[in-house]
Order: sequence, then structure tokens, then C-alpha cells
Amino acid sequence: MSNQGRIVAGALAPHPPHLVYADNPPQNEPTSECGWENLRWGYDRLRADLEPLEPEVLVVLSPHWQTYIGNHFLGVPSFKSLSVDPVFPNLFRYHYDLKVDVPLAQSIHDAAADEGLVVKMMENPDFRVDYGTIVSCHLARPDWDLPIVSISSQRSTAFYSVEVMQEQMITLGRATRKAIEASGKRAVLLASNSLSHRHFTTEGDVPEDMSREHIYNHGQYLWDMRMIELMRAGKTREIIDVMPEFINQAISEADGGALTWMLGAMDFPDFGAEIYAYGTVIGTGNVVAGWYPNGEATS
Ligand code: 2X7
Ligand code: FE2
Repeated sequence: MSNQGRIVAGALAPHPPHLVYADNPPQNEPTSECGWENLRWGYDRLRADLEPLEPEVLVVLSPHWQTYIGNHFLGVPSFKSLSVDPVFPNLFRYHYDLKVDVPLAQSIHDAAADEGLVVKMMENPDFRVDYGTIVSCHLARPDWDLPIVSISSQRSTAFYSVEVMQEQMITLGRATRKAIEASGKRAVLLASNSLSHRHFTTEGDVPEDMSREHIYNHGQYLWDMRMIELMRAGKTREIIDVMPEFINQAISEADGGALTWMLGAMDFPDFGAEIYAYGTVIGTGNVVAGWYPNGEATS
């Protein structure tokens, strides 16, 4: 079918606000001298590979929009406000102005409801969009020239188990794929999360002082490398299998379901991911990676 929509790429797109801070875009008030170059240059390469795919919409799931009863979807055509990071207000005071693809959000919502998931459209025009959504979308597409679909993270890992979370996120992924196919659009998925998530416990005076930036626990590093090897080898079903251990032992931010959702939406790619960068931010492990169905990567 010529007008069938499709997922042209999926990206693991972590959202430390430090990466936006270090890039000094006009939307962010604080300014930085430098910092986290490896990750920022990795994002440059991801953007270069996404551009020729001519995406029409970004679909993002963020662990910093936490909803306690089901997954919610932004359901208002535009949002404009100031986002201040609650933990790092010195780094991230970002003026956002974004458009939402409400029809696609509604279709994913409806497809998920048909699959038996609890879902809700978020229709409050004064809602403050979470910084995970903003940072991942900014780093993937800083021009903000595409509409987004933003999906919340429901907290079933905490209330039930990683296994329950994954069952639900794989179902949500399937619903996402169906709705994108029916939309006729070319979509990029963004899984907005870090891998290992152990923070450092004391802060330096200068946020971009890279002499403090490293992993603080070897076990966390070993887990990050194991997950990256699975991504490189195209063993995404094994990623799902080890997810409970990974989340518990590496305190991973994948607990919010973003990575599982994206891999489910892409029907568990068996081709290798392009790994653009690995680096720590306040000690957490972050990977920028892309999966390209139909061999659409250009680099
Ligand atoms: O939200 C985050 C994160 N996930 C990782 C590192 C630093 C700050 O914020
Ligand atoms: Fe985070």
C-alpha cells in the first residue's frame, strides 16, 4: 500500500538536560562553556541520519511524565511555556513552543484502548510538558519543525513488576505501530531514557567540569556494556528477557517503559543498532542509538 505509514527509525534518546545546557541553544537561559561532547556529538550524528528519512512526526515516551493510572497522551494542538528542571534549575530553564499531532495521538490512544490498556487524552491547555519529552525532542530535532506525539510513563514497574510493565509496553508498542501505519505518516520513535541510573552524590561548583564525569560503579558499567552489545548484535528480544535483572541491578531508567515500548513498536528488530555515543551524565549511563528498518541509515 503506497499510503501506508511507517516507523522510519527508532532512537534511544536520553534526556539529561545537561546536554541542552552544554549546547547553548537560544531557548535555554543558562549558558555553558562546554561539556558532555561525546554524547552531544553522538546526537549530531543521529540527527544527520534522521534528516534524509524525511520524518513527519516524532513519537516520544518519557519517564518524567509519570501517570499513575494508565498511559496519557498530550491532546492539545500546541504548548508554549517555560520548563524548569526541578533538580537542576541552574541548568535548564527552557522556553518551549511545540506542536502536537493530536489525530495521531488519538489514534494510538484508541488502538491501545482496543487492546485493553488503560489510556487517557490529556486535554488541559495549561499543562506543563515534562523535561524528558522536551530534551529528547530538542536533541533529535532542535528546529521543532515537526509535530510530536508525547506519551506518559505509567508506573507499573513500581506498582507491580518489570514483567507487568513490559507486557503492557509491548502491547502499547503494537498499538503505536498499527496507528502509525494507518496514519500514512513517516514516524520516528524516541525512547527517552538513560540506561544505568546511579547518580553521583556530591556536586562540583561548575556543572560542566568534566573531571567529575565518569561511572561511579563498575557493575553499572558492565550492565551498560551488556545492553549495548545486545543492541549492536540485534538481540532485542534478549534485551526484553534481561530487562528485569537490568532494571533492578542498574537502577535503570528503562523502568519507565520507554525502551520496551519502542522495541515492541518496531517488532523487536533483529538487525544491529547504530551506536552513536555512550557517556555519563552525573554518573548515569547514557546511550544514543538508532534502529533503521529497511536499511534506511545513511552513515
Ligand atoms: O533526567 C535525568 C537523567 N535521566 C539523567 C541524568 C541527569 C539528569 O536528568
Ligand atoms: Fe531522567
